[in-house]
Amino acid sequence: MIKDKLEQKLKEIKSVALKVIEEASSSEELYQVKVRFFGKQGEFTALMKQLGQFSKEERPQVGQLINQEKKALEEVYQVRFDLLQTSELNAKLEKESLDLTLPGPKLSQGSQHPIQFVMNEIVDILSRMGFSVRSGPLIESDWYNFEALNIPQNHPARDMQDTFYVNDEYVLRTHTSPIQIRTLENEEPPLRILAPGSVFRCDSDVTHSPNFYQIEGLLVDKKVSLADLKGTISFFVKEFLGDQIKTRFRPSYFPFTEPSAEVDCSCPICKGEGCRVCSHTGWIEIGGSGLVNPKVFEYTGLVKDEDPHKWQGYAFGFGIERMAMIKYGLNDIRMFNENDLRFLSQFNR
Ligand code: FA5
Repeated sequence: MIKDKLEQKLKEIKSVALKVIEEASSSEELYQVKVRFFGKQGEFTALMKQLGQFSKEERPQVGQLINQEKKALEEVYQVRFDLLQTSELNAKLEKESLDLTLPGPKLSQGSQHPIQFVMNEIVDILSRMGFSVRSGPLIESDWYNFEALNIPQNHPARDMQDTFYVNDEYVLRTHTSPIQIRTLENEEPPLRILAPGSVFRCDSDVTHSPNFYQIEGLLVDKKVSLADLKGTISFFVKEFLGDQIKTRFRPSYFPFTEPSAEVDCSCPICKGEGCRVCSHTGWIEIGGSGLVNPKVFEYTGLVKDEDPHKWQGYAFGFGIERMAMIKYGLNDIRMFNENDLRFLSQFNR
């Protein structure tokens, strides 16, 4: 008896739905039919909720009947919906015309990344001083990154650079100094080379990045002195940062140079007063430098059968991000890697 009533109700729903679907004059109007009959609060859901009134045996059969009717109606709905939408689109296209002479949307112009820009400027200055560019791999063997630079296994200097190891033999290069070795192995002095490139260290804070850029310089000739090194670096810093930035050389230690000095520039942010960027010292370290340790010449075979003092040289390695921070008065190295267009577009040139 209840089943008869349900079948009657299904029939009524079907005939009303078919009529409304047929009479809908736009896809928008038709969509209301979907809500009314097939939606969560729709007529079919209401019928399904009555399944509980049927016996356990009848329930699957009745449920199937409701679903069949619903599916059949949904198909009719979809056919009519597609038809209405197509004719609406055609009508719209007929009415509208396209003005091909209208200007297109304005494209924003890309620019060089500030690090690339600064790198090019540094290379440009040093090239004018007779240095020419060399390169080397990002994954280096232990030999090039450490051993040949007079940093043997277990040497405490290995702790100065937090290394990313690829395996027992290879590392992500921690500095550009391996290119000194590659050059000395393959080229005859006198030489003056530059090696700009990406380097990696397990290190991160406002002035340290795990992937940063360095530029290496190496000069090998006869009669090279510390005065030559100081003169070159002082001239370079003035060209790059301007006369107002002061440079100082601080005695330091690198296994591949002897003597060694760290190069500091006066902090442009606090003007030497002390701030968090310069760790309240008034100075920012931009790189290391020194006279090439004769051991490096030995490792690379340069002085094998000759007077060990025939060749002398100086080398330096600067951090590009640090130099960019000083030049533009930036207080956080992480800005270079955040890809924030508001920051990057300020360097548009
Ligand atoms: C070196 O890497 C030596 N190879 C430099 C050198 C070359 C000395 C030739 C002598 C002769 P150091 O670890 O100090 O040295 O790094 C050089 C510069 O790289 C630092 O002064 C700093 O400007 C920059 N630097 C170092 N670590 C980071 C880092 N995690 N993020 C950004 N810049 C860094």
